[in-house]
Amino acid sequence: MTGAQAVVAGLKAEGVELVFGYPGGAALNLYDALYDSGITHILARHEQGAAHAADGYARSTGKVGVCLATSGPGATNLVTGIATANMDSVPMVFITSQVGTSLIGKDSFQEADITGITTPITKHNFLVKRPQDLMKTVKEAFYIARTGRPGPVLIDIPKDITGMEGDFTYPESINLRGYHPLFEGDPSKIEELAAAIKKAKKPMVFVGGGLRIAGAWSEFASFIEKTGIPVVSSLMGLGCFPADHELYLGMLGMHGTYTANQSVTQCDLLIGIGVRFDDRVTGLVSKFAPEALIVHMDIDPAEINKNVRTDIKILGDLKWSLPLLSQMAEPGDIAAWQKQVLAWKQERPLRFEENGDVIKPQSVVKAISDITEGSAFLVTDVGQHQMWAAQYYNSKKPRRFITSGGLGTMGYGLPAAIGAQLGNPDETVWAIAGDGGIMMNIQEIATAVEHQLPIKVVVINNQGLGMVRQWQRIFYDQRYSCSRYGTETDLAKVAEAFGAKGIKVQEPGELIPALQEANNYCGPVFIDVLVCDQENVLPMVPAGAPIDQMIGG
Ligand SMILES: Cc1ncc(C[n+]2csc(CCOP(=O)(O)OP(=O)(O)O)c2C)c(N)n1
Repeated sequence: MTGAQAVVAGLKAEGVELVFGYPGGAALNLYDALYDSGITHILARHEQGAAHAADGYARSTGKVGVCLATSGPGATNLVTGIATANMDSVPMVFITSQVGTSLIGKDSFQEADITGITTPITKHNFLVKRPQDLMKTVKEAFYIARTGRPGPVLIDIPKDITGMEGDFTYPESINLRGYHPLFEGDPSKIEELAAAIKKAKKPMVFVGGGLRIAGAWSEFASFIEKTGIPVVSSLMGLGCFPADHELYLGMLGMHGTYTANQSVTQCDLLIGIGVRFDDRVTGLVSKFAPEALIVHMDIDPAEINKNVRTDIKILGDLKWSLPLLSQMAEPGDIAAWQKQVLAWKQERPLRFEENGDVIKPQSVVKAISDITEGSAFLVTDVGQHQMWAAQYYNSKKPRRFITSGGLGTMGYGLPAAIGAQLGNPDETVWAIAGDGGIMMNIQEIATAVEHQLPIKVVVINNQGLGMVRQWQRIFYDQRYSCSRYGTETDLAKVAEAFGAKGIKVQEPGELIPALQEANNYCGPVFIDVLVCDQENVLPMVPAGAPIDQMIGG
């Protein structure tokens, strides 16, 4: 067996059926070993596309996403995809090929120090220098990627190592010095929280991506049913708690709902579950939940006290802590508080002005939400459309709202939708993108066409970089510096040139029929919707302001 075959055998031992990637000289041994391995390889059109596709696959299935690339430019093209996965704690294994060991450090052809480059953006990375370490490294990489707080792990393998012959066996056990994720924490802290819940008059729960990653949403739902505490979500937590539940108050933070932001500002107990208190959520930290006892439940000790002070920390897997909490917690006397937040929810819903002459971007999202009944996989790109998707797509199921939250990576949506569709072949996958971001990985339509993936890509086309324009409109006196393109591209025609179905929507009356046609079409379909270019995402909290000081809404 060669080293490359050993790596592939390791992937199979980990249950990998599908990998994404792009070959090159240093990767040829690996690609040769893949040839008749039984593992499906999806050839993206750009390594960044491969990385995001593997990421979409991982987020939508809960499995580890695997992505391969060659040395030098192949590896550096993965960097944005790795950083995106790292910020959102996505379990992934990246395998890059390196120039031969004797060529390392000599500015050899297509050489890049990818372990050096990715050290700050991986959970861990390896450079394998001996063939006998290959299988052990693959096992460790998968273990690190999927346990504790998940994240991307990179394995860099020089070409000569993949070419060496040897006897390889996949290790049965793992022993990593210094890496011991904490699955079970201290139950007395949960008792402390149960006592605080009993006492609180105005409690709130704030859920994030950690709940999705832990897969603990049914345990969470039982806890809420028992205690009646109202719920707000971060962008990454959307779908973990059904958007149509009475106690759900919407997204928190910069583009959160009035109710969510008011409730958290006024609460006396805030229970953060699988969240990292990102600056887009807290606004001015000193005014964030100023009256509240703050509880943080998370698997990663590094998150505690990182952004906000924590009064009670509950470390451990949410699958461990939430059932225990449900068991111990008793509802407090919160009827008046429930009445208050539900009144806010009633009086101050998210809203926008419909206008019969132009298509409002929010109405595109609402229409998709209605057609799919909030149950489809919805993958977004980054910008205004992403925030409208978060606000107006009533996501009812976990793991189905897929978006680059932490890094905010334009170009993510289309390839991630491809990965989500490949991971969920019987489900419906929609992607919503802006006319800016779609251009960043538009070549991946060819990948979708090659595999006849029935993804439905909707471009909310506001003729420019909408989110940039919004900030320029509000904070820069409408000086629209470099946020408008000087040429117009017929995106539907571009999609058709790649072999997808292209539809252009310009009139309000064309929207619903086009979305329905896309919903029923069983190949890749691309709808370019021309929308009003003046719309702002509201409400909005200016960066650095307290979250109850909102513009609009
Ligand atoms: C790779 C990358 N470059 C730049 C940005 C900064 N940025 C955030 S939103 C945005 C505009 C997005 O425009 P578009 O894709 O058309 O979406 P819209 O805001 O109009 O919905 C930009 C440039 C980013 N998030 N990612």
